[in-house]
Amino acid sequence: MAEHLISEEMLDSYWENGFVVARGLLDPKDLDRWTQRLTDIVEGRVERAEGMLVMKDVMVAKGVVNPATQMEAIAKIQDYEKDPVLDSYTTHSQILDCVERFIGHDVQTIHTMLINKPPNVDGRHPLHQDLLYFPFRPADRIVASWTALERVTKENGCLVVIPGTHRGELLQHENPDWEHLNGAYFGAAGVDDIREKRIHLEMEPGDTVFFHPILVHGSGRNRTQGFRRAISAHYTALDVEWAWNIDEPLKKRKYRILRGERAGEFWSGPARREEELINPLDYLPSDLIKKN
Ligand SMILES: O=C(O)CCC(=O)C(=O)O
Repeated sequence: MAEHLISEEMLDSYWENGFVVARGLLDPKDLDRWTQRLTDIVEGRVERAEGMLVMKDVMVAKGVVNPATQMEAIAKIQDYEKDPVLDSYTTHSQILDCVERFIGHDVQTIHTMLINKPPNVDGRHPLHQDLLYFPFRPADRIVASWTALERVTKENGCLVVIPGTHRGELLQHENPDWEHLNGAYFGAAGVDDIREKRIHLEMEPGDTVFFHPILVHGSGRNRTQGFRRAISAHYTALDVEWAWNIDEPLKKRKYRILRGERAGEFWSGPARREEELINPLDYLPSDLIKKN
């Protein structure tokens, strides 16, 4: 049914490279609704949904730059799932039809995010692997969708990916030695040697990249005077297991099942055997642990 959106060739390319771009997937009207909602939230015209985190860029928070507008102050919105307008992205039928091609018919969402890259701040996202942030395994049963809300180019800080890295392991992550680094933007260790293999994903509004959680990816600085905004969600199949040996706070979250026989319920799958559980803190920089 969704073969016209993600062809066999695109599917092969996803498993070969760890990502694939579906061009022109979403309607400009939807993109406008999400961008307008972001603006309304940031400018305080609508109430922030429960659980939603609106994060300022670190340079703004530290007073290094004084943004002219409120939109120029914001780095991202995390966990928008209780906002009905933004969440219509997570549940969008075109997105879910594509997601099913990568992980099958039973789908839950585990993460939602809207990334704003304003002008005049550093705003880079170091090369990293998203699996670092997720308690579910196996990794092959997780996929990200990331949709350009406006044209994204090398100049305004498009995504960069290192093809094939999804076939590796979860790497140790560290705090890059950057003067202005946004909170929890960790960088994968030991990827300097392959850095030159990165490719820039320039995309038009509505283009959507689907990528694997082990794929090494990041994004550059916005060197224009415009914005670079994108909306994103992560999904898993229902045959995943809980793999972390820490319960809080993520285990308390309710993960919504969106497709399949259990659609409308919340995930309540099994945990891995005790001896196979991993400690996510083992993959994070030790100075973070010290600070906390
Ligand atoms: O949008 C960006 O600039 C980075 C996003 C990213 O790295 C992610 O979604 O994991």
